[in-house]
Amino acid sequence: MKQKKRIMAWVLVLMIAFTVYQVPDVSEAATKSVAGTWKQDSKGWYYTFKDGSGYAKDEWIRGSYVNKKGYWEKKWDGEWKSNKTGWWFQAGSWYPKNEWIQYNRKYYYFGSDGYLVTNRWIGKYYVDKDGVWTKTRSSEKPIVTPTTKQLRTPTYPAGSAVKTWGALQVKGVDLCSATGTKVQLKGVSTFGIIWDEGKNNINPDAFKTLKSWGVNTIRLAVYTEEWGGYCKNDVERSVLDQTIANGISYATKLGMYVILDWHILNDNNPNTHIVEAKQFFADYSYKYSNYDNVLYEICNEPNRGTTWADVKSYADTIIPIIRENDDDAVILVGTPQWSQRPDEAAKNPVKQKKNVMYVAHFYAATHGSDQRGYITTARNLGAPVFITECSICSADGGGSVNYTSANEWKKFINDNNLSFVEWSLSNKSESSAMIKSDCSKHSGWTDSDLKETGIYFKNWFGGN
Ligand code: IDC
Repeated sequence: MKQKKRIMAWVLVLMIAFTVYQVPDVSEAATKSVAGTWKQDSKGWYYTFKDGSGYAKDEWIRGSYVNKKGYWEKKWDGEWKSNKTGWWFQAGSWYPKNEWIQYNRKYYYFGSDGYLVTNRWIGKYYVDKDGVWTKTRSSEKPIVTPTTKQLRTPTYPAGSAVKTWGALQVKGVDLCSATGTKVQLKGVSTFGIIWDEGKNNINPDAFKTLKSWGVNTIRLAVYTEEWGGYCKNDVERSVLDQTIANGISYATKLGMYVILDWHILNDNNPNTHIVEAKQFFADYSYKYSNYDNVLYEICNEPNRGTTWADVKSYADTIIPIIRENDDDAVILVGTPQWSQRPDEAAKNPVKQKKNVMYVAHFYAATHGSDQRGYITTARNLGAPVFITECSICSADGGGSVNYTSANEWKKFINDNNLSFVEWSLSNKSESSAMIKSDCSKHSGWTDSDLKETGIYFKNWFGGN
């Protein structure tokens, strides 16, 4: 018993000694490649160079100032600085590069150019949007290694939706701004990004026209299995990637949100192309992890025999891949029966629920109170719902429009403050296309260029 007490006392003494006599350069990470050693005598801490060139005097040793007499005086007497490119930390003439520093009890990592790294894994360590180390994973390797380069944080124009609302978050069943106020996204979906009747409408002026109507969101429909799909060989992958990059860039410059839509359809089940999906979402969530305006729709419309169990298994695979690169982007998960059944998802939600919403689609001439019922059930069970595709004609994109049903949907959407996206920005001769077939304009559309669908939604976006 006595011996135990003695040991405890020694442990205590050692702990106190360690706390009091810590070397001035407190960050373990930052001391890794120091070309010398800190030592202590009765007057304080001094620094000796390993190469035998003597002691540091009147200089900054990696953020610690050694005075004229050769003793340590202060540490991290630096400040955060920023320019257009990013933030860095300046202490005297020194600034950290390729290394970690500890500052105010938080760890930060600086790249080879000295800029603070954000939203990224540095080996096993993840730094969040403020550059603060927040989590560690067990392995150096990501689940799927991205093949893309990460882009820097963009700026958004004053007064735009993204500038005003910032990174969206889900609270309860509601989509909210970064500060927690409820928001409504009003969007238009491109046609298949590479298809003739729509691809030319992916341009800055087209998006500007939509923005002037009150649209704050663009959905980029990246088909997977249809002609020109991401999982086919009809069009070079690099052309598809460039089209997506252009679309995101145009929307970003206007301060609009973008839904990157992995548009499964004839492949029926998202697991059909799960290998490609894993790489796609690793690549894009990495590339755009500094973009507050990108949302990921991981499977457009699971259909035919695809069950919610199938979709959930897929979602529970893809969501962690996105989350490795992006902690908080909103993720939209398609639901069975051509995304009509968020109620099924609500009964057995995905594992990682943060900022996840379930998808509902409607075509007003085909769908009505049954589908609204599924949405209500889902929300009553606590599942957030996002309508990433809708129109006012039949479910095959054709037929005539049904204004009575459309108005019921509009009321339902407004009453519940749901976000919605119209299908689609094309001039194909089908009712869901917003633009008349004989209109060859690719922006600046006026009412006479629009079909009934186009006019109906333009008025709705504008608040009528
Ligand atoms: C349709 C297009 C049509 C195209 C077809 C390909 O409008 O021109 O030939 O895809 O299969 C959806 C789908 C969406 C459909 C749309 C209309 O998500 O891809 O687009 N629709 O059928 N779900 C319900 C309707």
